[in-house]
Amino acid sequence: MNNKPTPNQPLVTHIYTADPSAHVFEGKIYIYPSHDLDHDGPNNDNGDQYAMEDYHVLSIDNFDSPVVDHGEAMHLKDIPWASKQLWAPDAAYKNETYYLYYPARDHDGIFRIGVATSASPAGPFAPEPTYMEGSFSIDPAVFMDDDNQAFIYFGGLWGGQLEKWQTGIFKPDETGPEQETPALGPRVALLSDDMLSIQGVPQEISIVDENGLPITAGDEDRRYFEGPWVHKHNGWYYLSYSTGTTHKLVYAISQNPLGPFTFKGTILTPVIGWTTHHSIVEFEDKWYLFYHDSSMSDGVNHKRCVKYTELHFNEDGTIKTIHYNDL
Ligand code: FUB
Repeated sequence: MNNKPTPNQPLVTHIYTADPSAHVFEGKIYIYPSHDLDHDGPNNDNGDQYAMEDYHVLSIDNFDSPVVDHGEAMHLKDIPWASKQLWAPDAAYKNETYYLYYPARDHDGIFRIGVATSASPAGPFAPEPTYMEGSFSIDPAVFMDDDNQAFIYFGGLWGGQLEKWQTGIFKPDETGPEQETPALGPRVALLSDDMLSIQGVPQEISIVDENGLPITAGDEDRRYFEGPWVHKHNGWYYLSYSTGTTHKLVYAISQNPLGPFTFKGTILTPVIGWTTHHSIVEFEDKWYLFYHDSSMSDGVNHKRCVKYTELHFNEDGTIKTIHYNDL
């Protein structure tokens, strides 16, 4: 049993956690993080340091009750198609079933996205035997629209391999795109009614500036890097994500879940540690940002901790920037 959550303090300290996807299920907040491992393995731009092997689900009844770690919800050894690196997951509920979406490298070293099911939001989750056909790259985030139609957003550069899929086929040596050309966008696809497969070919999302021009690959303060999340507020779809090399959480908005999304601004300024990854959830009429940093390890990139803070909207629907150094 852990302490009750405190804003901007680690939710749990007995394990390293990252990439928190928070949802309200059964009246509580469930958090689906990655489970960082303490190891001395290689550390590089390929993300080898993120050598995670299982997932733990966390929950809080409310912000006055202790954080519960429900224990191991799924392990790499139980996933026939996966070889390593259980990275940022997400969860969804439909058909009286909870679904866990997660990326991992397959036996050829290519990142794919798998799905697992459970009768409980806390798991344990039983993985489907194969990855979702047509899936690739990392960081799945599932958004359930008001009409119960589920969209899956995904994709991440560098270790996440998104740039290697520019032609629709995995090309291991592909880099780019050029600095002055449109940045790569996250991908989006509809999920089937049974939530187990992707419908059609995932589309690339366009993120544009205030003049409708695509954000370019060289615009590292605004271009998409990884960690997509979509929430809806006053009829607008908000796509938020990490800018990677500039370490910000930023957002863009649209009236269509498929985009194009217009860039609006920064949600969270850089945290301690290289990666920044988040989710946004409404609970009892307030909005919360769940995020991570590496403060629990004095900045070791693969020893992160999940935190939360309240998120505020301005009257015009823009999000008030959270300044990490002021937290
Ligand atoms: O946790 C492994 C990777 O680091 C995630 O998939 C990325 O979003 C970054 O947080």
